[in-house]
Amino acid sequence: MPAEFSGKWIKETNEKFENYLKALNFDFATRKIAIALSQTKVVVEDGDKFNIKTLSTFRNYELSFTTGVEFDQYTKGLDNKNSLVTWEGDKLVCTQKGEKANRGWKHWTDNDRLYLELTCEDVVCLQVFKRKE
Ligand code: VLZ
Repeated sequence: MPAEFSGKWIKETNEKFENYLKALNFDFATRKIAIALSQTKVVVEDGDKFNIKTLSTFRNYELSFTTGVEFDQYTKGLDNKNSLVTWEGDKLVCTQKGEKANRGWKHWTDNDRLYLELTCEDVVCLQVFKRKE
C-alpha cells in the first residue's frame, strides 16, 4: 500500500532551491523572493488521481495528473514539458520532457514528512515539508 500523500504540508528545509531556479532561468530578483518564501503543499490523492497545489504569498502552482497517463504542462513562468508520473516503489516519480534536460521530480513520505526532490540539468534540490493537517 503506497504512502498517504493527502494533506497539508509546510516547507521546513530547501536545499539548492536557488540553483534549481537558476537552471530554470528564473531571474535574480525572482530567485531572491522565491527562496525566502514559505511554501505549502496541499495534496489530494484519490486512487490514481492526484492534485498538488504549491502555495505561497508570491505565486501558486497547481498540478493534476493520473499516474501512468502522459500529460502536457504549460506553466506560466516555467518551461513547457510533457510529463509522466509513475510509482517506483513508494515514490511518486515524474519525468518531464521539454526544453530542459534531465528534468523531473520525486515525492515520498516518511512519518510526518513529505519529501520532494526536484531535478533540472545537473541540479538536484531537496525540499522537506512537515505535515500540518
Ligand atoms: O512541484 O514542481 O510537488 O507541481 C518554482 C516555484 C517551481 C517558484 C516549483 C517560486 C515547482 C514560487 C515545484 C514558490 C511557490 C514542483 C511539483 C511537485 C508539483
